Amino acid sequence: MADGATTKQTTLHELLADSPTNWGRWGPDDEVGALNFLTPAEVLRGVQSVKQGKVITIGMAIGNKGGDPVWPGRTSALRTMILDKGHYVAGKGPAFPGGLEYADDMVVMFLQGSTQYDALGHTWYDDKIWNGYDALTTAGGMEKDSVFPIAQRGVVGRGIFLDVARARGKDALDKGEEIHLQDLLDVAKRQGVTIEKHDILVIRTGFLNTFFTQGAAKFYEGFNEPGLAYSKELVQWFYEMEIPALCTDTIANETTIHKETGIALPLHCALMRNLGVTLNEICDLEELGQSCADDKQYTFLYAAAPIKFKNATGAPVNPIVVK
Ligand code: UVW
Repeated sequence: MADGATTKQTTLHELLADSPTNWGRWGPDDEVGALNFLTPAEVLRGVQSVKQGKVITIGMAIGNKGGDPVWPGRTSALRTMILDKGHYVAGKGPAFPGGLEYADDMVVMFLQGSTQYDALGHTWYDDKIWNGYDALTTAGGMEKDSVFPIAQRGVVGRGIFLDVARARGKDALDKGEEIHLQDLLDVAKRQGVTIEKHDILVIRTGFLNTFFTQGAAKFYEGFNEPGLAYSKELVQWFYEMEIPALCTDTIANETTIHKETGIALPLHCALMRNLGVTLNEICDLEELGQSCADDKQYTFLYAAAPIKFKNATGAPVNPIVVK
């Protein structure tokens, strides 16, 4: 990591100077990026990987005792009962013909405070978001590249599961532990599958589970998530493989701090801002991991659509895997 006192901090501008980009590839008005690769033929390729009719959802439960794992600075969802039987007992419940009573609740939560899709305009550098829109279009609400176009379109295609934690013989990767391109290829080989062009990558680190097994204090201590580590070759591979979406069981889908440069979340910029790769974060991959270990089926139909929030930086989603 760069030493701020003596070494000039590398910038995203410098790191990604000659990084590939898909800006303009789908026209000047595009706001869904690499999801354009998910054509009807790709949906059918996903359908062809359905062999058992087994359904697994990979959204994380919201409202866990002890809180939910969220990016530092965010808070867990706060759900409040607005109406319940207590109101009726106290004579304060609304009366309806025939004696109907009901319960109601509301939630205050970060739109990225659970399993979610990032809007393509969620992170940027050099004042430009995906497809070259001005970052000022984010002011007061995402005028461009919000999560809404992703929600409207949906994300459906062939998913491929890469269980890196299991391949390394661990319940969970350690803080800052890196996953490189060769690791992905090796894990696929070990599992007997081949990553194909336009596959939706679902990568298991086991890390989020440590929030529950070790507790929040330990989870946030020296916070540096494990995950994919930026490299030129990894980004070039995503570009050439035309990967539409990346899903992981971490909060931010990559190592929090890139070891060589000290830069925070460079893949958010190299993949999402520059290539238009959509990011599905905070997935619960424990059941899927066990299922794949048992039946050895690592490819499936992946289907997800975040909630249709207009102008939002992200939105909750409960993706469905059909094997
Ligand atoms: C940040 O918001 C910084 O990251 P994430 O993509 O995890 O929401």
